[in-house]
Amino acid sequence: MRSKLVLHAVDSHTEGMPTRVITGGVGVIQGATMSERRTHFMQHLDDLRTLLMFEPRGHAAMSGAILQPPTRPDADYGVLFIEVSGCLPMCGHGTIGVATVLVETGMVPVTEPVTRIRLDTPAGLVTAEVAVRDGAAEAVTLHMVPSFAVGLDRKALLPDGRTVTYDLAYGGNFYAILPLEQFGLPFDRAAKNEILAAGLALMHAINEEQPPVHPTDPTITGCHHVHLLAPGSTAAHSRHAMAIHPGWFDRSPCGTGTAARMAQLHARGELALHQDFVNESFIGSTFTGRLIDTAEVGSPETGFVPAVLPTVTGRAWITGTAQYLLDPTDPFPAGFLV
Ligand code: PYC
Repeated sequence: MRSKLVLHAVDSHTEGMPTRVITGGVGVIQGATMSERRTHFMQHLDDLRTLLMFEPRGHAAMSGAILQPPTRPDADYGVLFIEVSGCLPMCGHGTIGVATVLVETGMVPVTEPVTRIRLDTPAGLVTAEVAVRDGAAEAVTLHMVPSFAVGLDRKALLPDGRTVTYDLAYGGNFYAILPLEQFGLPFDRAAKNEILAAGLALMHAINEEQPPVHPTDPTITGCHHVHLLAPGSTAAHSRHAMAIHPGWFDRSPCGTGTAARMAQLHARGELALHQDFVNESFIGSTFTGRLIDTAEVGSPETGFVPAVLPTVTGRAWITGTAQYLLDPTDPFPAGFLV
């Protein structure tokens, strides 16, 4: 057996969505902050992401996280999120997977009933409170980054001539949020190809017209997620299909999408602080969210926007451990997608 690389992984899934947690083999990525490390990784090390996410080691809806030493003194670990689509600034299901792996492998000191882990992500500090019983991580509550509505009732003109009305919100990534009914499609996995095409068309229209940019971190830009609401969704319980660039659905209820949806509902006056919000994925799994405070995001130069501080609670399970290798004669050193 020959290998140019040995990447140590603990695989998990969060409410149905995989997180391949890379615990060793990458080394320390260059950069003074996790945002700088994300930029450096995307520019110089992206083959590592595609090797781990694409076929034959991954698949077209694969997701993962690379553990790093933190770049700030108040954090326990740094986390770089990797996906088929690129490197997200923040990923909720991935963070729940990371926290579960850190506890169940003993990579952090574990205390019961709650183990608190502070994670340095490219979008900011995220604290995970892991409910632990008999050494098992039973649920993870994330204190998400400040989330905010960017605009309500925006219009987008689609290539088929149709105009749709959507809200745009940030919860660690930017999300366009709108009822699926606007596309005349049923909330049914049998219509998944049409639902995905509708989400991708809207994403494209938004990014062509005016891609959103985070007020304090210009590297966080673009709308790559469309949150398509099922009929009957309310501010207490919402169901959705999450269409993601370049063409897949989140299997989990989407942590950053849940934060963005709560920020949108709050901006609409439909979700008060301290109310439970249940968010259901396309496969029927759920996260429970809450808004615990208000905040502001911005700077004196850019101005400030009103924001909220969400928590998101969900569960993850370890599915395996692996060492991923790269034989020097492997014809696909960066993987591939069909
Ligand atoms: O859970 O935040 C999330 C997420 C983003 C993309 C896939 N999952």
